Amino acid sequence: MIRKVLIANRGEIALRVIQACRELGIATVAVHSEADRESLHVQMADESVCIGGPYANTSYLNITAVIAAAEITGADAIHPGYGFLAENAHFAEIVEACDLVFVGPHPAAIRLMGNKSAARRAVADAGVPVLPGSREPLESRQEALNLAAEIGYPVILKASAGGGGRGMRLAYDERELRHAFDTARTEAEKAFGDPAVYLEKYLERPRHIEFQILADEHGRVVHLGERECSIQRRHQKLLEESPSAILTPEQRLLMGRAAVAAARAARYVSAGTVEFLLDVDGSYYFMEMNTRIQVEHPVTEMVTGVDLVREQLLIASGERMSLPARRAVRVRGHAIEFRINAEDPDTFAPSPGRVTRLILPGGPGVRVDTHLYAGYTIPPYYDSLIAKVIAYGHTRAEAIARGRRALGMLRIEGVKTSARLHLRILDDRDFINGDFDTHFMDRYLSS
Ligand code: MV4
Repeated sequence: MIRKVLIANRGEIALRVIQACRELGIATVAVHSEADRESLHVQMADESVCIGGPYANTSYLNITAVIAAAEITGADAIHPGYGFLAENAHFAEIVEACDLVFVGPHPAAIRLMGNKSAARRAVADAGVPVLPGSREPLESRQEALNLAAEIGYPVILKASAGGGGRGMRLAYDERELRHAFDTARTEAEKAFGDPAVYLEKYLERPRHIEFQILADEHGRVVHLGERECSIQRRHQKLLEESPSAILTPEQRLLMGRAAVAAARAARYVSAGTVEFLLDVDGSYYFMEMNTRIQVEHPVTEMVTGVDLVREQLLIASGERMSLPARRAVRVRGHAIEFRINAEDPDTFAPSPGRVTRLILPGGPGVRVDTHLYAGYTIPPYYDSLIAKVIAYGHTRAEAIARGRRALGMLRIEGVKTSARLHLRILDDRDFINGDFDTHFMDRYLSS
């Protein structure tokens, strides 16, 4: 059993892990940068260690410093949260080599899913639908042109080492593909140190729907329903909901099965997410798998009643997941998460600084995950996510009403936030009708 966990992260997710540890009677170690001395995760953990300077590459990304902090404090496990080292297979290997437990999947699963082209091939071989495209990274421009002629335009080139929208190039015809092939490879080499790219048929108006997975060391793999994540801007999600307003029960059954098959193909253990694109005709295709706990995990927790971080800790201890055996996880009601960023709502420019006044909403069906307190200074060095407001209702309409009420009573003063943008989305007719795709915000922001 795990007795002491070091949390290799900061902000709201570090606090979230501390909460789960405390309920399980597990001691916690916070690590922090010089800019995070006054952070809530440092105050709430049982112990804390300063591991470096303000910039993440000297602290939260500093593997040597994180491991040293675990050794010094006698931690027996490391929870990576999301971002930073969470999907670094090399880090997970070092953690294990130091006889520490990595609270997450095995390094081989992280590595497989981190290679988007290998992941595509592996899940396709397990019978999961993938978009028409290449089985291997493209060897030449001519191979790209031949393949595109076969499957039809438009096509998209994606970096094998990319993901989350980084390193993608569109082509609507042969001329564009000739150009895109060279730029995609050059960019991939520059951004990821690996020029490999693969090709897929491009869907013009898809929805982004992802399935939450839990898998334990005893071979049990379950999904906990989907999250609709189409409301995003420049690959940054703004709000997420569960269930999706448009999935039919048949689609949910098939996509859930496909998600479990994808996880099994990677011998996946721990919490993970299988992302799909859903086309206008109802077809769905595997896109990628995220091998971490995600920002939006609370919407799944609200509709299933499962504490995903607690399950991660139990699974990492080698225990069976604590879900009723032989029964699918039931989804009840509807939840929407609103990401609150410290940024200008019009320009999206970061807005760090001191929080002078803070009032958080509560009441029936409202959860707030945040590391803010009045008087806290948001440092400029990290992600601008400062709070997540999650609204639950028996129906989608009730979740929307509670979201509107909660956001309307939220007060964060001293910095600019994205809270108002959410209130506008909640009043949008297409959003209310569930009629949107991944381009919703483009249309929205230009109006
Ligand atoms: C696509 C696509 C359309 N067709 N692949 C963006 C994130 C990365 N995981 C993959 N992405 C996309 N891949 C094909 N074949 C459209 C996107 C995409 C997108 C996907 C999910 C959420 C928002 C998006 C915004 C633009 C493009």
